[in-house]
Parts: sequence; structure tokens; C-alpha cells
Amino acid sequence: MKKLYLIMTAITVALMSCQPAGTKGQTDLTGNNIIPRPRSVVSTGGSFVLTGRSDIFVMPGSPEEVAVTGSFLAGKLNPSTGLGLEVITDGSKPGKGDILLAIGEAGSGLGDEGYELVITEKVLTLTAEKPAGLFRGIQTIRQLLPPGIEADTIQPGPWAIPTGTIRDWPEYGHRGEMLDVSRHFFGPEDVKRFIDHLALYKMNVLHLHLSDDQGWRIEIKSWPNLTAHGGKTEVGGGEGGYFTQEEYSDIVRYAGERYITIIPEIDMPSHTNAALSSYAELNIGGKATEPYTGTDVGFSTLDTRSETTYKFIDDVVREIAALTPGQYFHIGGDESHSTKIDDYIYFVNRVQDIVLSHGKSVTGWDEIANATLRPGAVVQYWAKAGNAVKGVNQGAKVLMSPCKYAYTDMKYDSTTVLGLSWAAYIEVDDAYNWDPATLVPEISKENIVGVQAPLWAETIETFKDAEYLIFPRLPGYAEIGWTPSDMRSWDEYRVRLAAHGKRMEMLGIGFYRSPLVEWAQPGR
Ligand code: IFG
Repeated sequence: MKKLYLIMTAITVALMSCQPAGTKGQTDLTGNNIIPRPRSVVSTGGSFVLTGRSDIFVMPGSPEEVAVTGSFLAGKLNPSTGLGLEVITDGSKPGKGDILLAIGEAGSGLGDEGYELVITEKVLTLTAEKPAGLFRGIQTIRQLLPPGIEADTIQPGPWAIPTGTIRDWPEYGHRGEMLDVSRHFFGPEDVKRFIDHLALYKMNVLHLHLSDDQGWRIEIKSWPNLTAHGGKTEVGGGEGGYFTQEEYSDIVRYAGERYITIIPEIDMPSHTNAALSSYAELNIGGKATEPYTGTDVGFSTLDTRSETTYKFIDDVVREIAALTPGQYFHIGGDESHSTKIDDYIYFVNRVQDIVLSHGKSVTGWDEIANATLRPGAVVQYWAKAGNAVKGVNQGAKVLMSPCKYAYTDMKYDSTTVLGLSWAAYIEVDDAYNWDPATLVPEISKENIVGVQAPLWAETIETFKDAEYLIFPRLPGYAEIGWTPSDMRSWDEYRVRLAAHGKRMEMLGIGFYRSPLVEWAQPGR
């Protein structure tokens, strides 16, 4: 079998070599379509080719994670190339057509997620200071290969990468998306597919909106009715669902293997009808509410002056924090229209201390900045810049999720069937044409931890629906979080994005074919 590949590859390489010199796709590394755009690219005008003899070498003495990352790369390359790359950890030297992964010296300036890709005609060498950087670099290798690399069946080669050097690292440390699994429930397989999409575009956070008026989606062993009752429906009256703690832990593991952190959100004191209908004692007046399957907001509130409420929250935070390696716990705090402001502030202050008591830092929607923010708090700016500025004035950092640019449940335009439009219509260029560091004058770059694009699920029932709203806007958010703003322009980006149309097709993503982008014809 291997011999056949050798012959096939030899013929392919021979054919290739008679290609006109300098064919942009094959030998000009600066002609790449990588998203996010890498920080620096230098071309040396040659071509590196994967063949049936290629393998992935791990530098001797590397941490175990490096071999794991090598296996991830092999798992991406082998199904579509059929080249049977193996991960070699016995210390032998890479040869022609091999890939070498190595953890380099600290202090290279690449930071936790940066990487350097040195591609010669002989060997492709990927180095990073940390394993996370190698994993980000793997995504660049994927994107330097033809879109067919993403297929799960054998595709015609050749599998060539132009030679040169790429040095790259992110602008912001928090680059993510949020998935609302409460309004409509999305199971573990959907969430893992979402994580795969985030990984390809070097994103590193997935915020899961686990509770709301319409559904409680995470098992809490000390309050079993939250899912037994509160997880049983969703917007429109469907059957809902929930993650067992085992399923949640599996999602956390899957994300961690891709250097993606899960941030769990329990939204409170409003957006709590699922809990209020599960336990009478959580309600002001002590009577349980009816399950809610509509799409109004702001009508619910926990009893902010009842000790039972804080015992409940302590149990919930304790159980989820124990399953969550990430530093942040999201307490929601949005749209508390049925909670008096003094009660709201009292509540947010107490809940912050509960979160800190379980070893986590607090994040929440921008309204929480009306309380006294504890150290390490991050305010997620979504609607009121004034709230986010209050957070900055208290010394908090800001996560930029401006609803007019980053809410991926917004329709693309008035003809989009899925989604809402209360904030704005957000075409693909609108989603790209903003700079977090200058959007709000009083919020400067050093106050900002990064960007996140929420997907609210009132109007989406399947993950196919979700992907239609997420793509093709997600790559743009990834680039805003990764690439310096002075290296970004819509006219240049839209050309690279067009090349990702084929890649999304290969990944089975039914994306919105925005008329603003010159997508390659389907199937070609
Ligand atoms: N605002 C609500 C969400 C969701 C959204 C839909 C926030 C923080 C409108 N809160 O966005 O629950 O209903 O676009």
C-alpha cells in the first residue's frame, strides 16, 4: 500500500514540478488565505510537499502534550490525504517531507499561544513556547493546505505548502463565542462540533449559557428538580434537555484538549423562571411559577432577600465550579427588570462572594458594574457602554460583545429568516468592521481582555440553524481577536474569506453566502 502511495506521490510531484514557476498557490507563502491573518509572513519561494513517506516528529524530551498535538494533526491530515502520517517520538531525525513539532525557548516573544512555522523544501518545523501555541500553529498548517484537507474521505493531492517563515501570536487573550443552550437545547455532539469550529479559527473560549427562563441545562445533584423539571422544555414547547455532570465534564475535557476554556453561566437574578418553576421556595411568595416557553425577558427574579436563595446559589456554584477548570464563572446579571436596583446590587455583591469562595473569578453582563465589583471581575459589554465604563472605573476588565456588531443571533439583513433584529442587521462586513479598542472612547485596549460573539437561541432549533448564523461571521470575530487592527481591512479580508467557502463546504457547514463575498461556485 505504502509503495503505491510512493509511486503516486512521485508522479504527482513530477507533475507539479512542471507547473509554471511561482504559481501563487504553490510557492508564494504570502499569498495565503489564513484566518486569522498571521502577524508576519516571509516567503522563500519554494514548495514543501507531504508524501507517503512523511511523518510527524516530536523533539526528544518534549512534554507529552506535544505528541498529543501531533496525533491531532495526523488525525486531521490522514483521512483526506491517505498518507498515513505517524507520530514519531523515538528521537529519530525528520527527513524530507517530514513535520517537526518542538517546544522552543521561553522569551521568544511568542507568548502562551504564539508559534513559529519554518517551512523549507525539506522539513516543516513548528515551534512554540507552550503546547497551546503548537495547537494554534496546527490550524495554520491546516489552512496552508488545500481545502480538501478538511474532508473525511481521500482527496486528490498534491499536498504542497509554500516555503517561508510565519511568526504569529494573538492580540487578545480571550477570543470566543457564547452558545445559548437554554432557549433551545443543543446536546454534547453539537457543542463539540462548535468547539471544533472555534479550534480551526484559533479561538480559545466557549461560554455556555446554561440556564434561563425557558430551561435549566446542567444537572445539579443537590437540586435535582432543576433538570428533572426545569430541563424538560424550551422555547416553543419542545422537549428541551440538559447536560448530566458527566456530559458537561466530557465537554470540558474535549474543549481543554483543544486549548479552549469553558466559561459556565448561571444567569441571575433574572432569566431564572426555569429554576423558579422547579422550586417554590426560590420564589418571592413561595409559590412555584409555570414553565415558560415564550421569548420575553426580564419578568423573572429570584428572591434576593431570602437565605434559601443564597444556599441554592452556593450549591449550584459549588457543583459547577468543581467541574470547571477555567478561572471564570459567569453570573449573568442582565435585564433584571423585576428586581429593585438596591436588591439587585445587594444580590450581585453576595453572589460575587459566593463565586470567589469557590475559587473562581466573576464575569457577568455589563449591568453587574452597578454593584461593587470584586477583584478579577470581568464585565461583558453587550448593550450599555455606560455600564462597561463603570466597570473600568472600578478597575475591572471588559470583554467586548457589543450587540450591534457581535450578536450572531442578529439577522444578516431583512431577508434572513432565522435570528432577531432588535439590535441591528449584521452583514458579514458589519461583523468585521469594528475595532474593540476604539469602539467606546472611555474603554481602551489595556482595559479589554478580548472579544466574544454570543449566539442566542430563541429562533434556532438545530445546529444547522446555528451554523447558518455563526458562519461566515465567526472567522471575522476570530481575526478581530487575534490580528492587530492596523493589519485588518475588509477589502483584503473578504478575499481570504472567499477562499474559506470551500473549506466550510468540506466541513459540511451550511453557511450564509453573503453577496458581499465572491465565493467560489459550490462544488468547484
Ligand atoms: N438580550 C438577552 C438575551 C437574549 C438576547 C437576544 C443579553 C445579555 C437579548 N440578554 O443579551 O438573553 O434574549 O438577542
